[in-house]
Amino acid sequence: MISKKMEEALNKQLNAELFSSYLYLSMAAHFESIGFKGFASWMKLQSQEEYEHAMKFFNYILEVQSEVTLEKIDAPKKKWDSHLQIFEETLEHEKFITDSIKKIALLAKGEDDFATSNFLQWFINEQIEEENNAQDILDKLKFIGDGKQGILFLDRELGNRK
Ligand code: OFO
Repeated sequence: MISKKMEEALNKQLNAELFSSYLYLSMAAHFESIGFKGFASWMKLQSQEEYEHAMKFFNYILEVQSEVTLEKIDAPKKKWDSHLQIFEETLEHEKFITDSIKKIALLAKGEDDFATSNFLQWFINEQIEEENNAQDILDKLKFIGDGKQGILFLDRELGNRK
């Protein structure tokens, strides 16, 4: 059993993961609409991953005999000015998620909630990869600058994500 405060924090994170899924799906739609199928495919997979993260929280809350509360998911924005802006916002969002998971981990520690601490460890590790992935693409975009060929090459590379 987990505390009421922990139940609220985990449900809030479940909502944040669903919002992440929505946000990346919106980015996928934007990329598709401007003809970058590789970027769109990368974002669709990212969106699916976020849904899987949300389901990990969903399943854990039920496993510890607590209550899942599904709140309204905010609408993500629909348009961006550039590829660069999208990946700047992606990195910023992932950092926000990392902070949010760290806060829950601190709460778990303060409550001697070892089971939740253990559950959150997977997310703490995952966030290293999530931030690195966004940073890596952002670095490439900065390097490419306005080079059309470079963007097309990156589109092909991102389209290979499995
Ligand atoms: Fe993008 O990460 Fe979920 O947690």
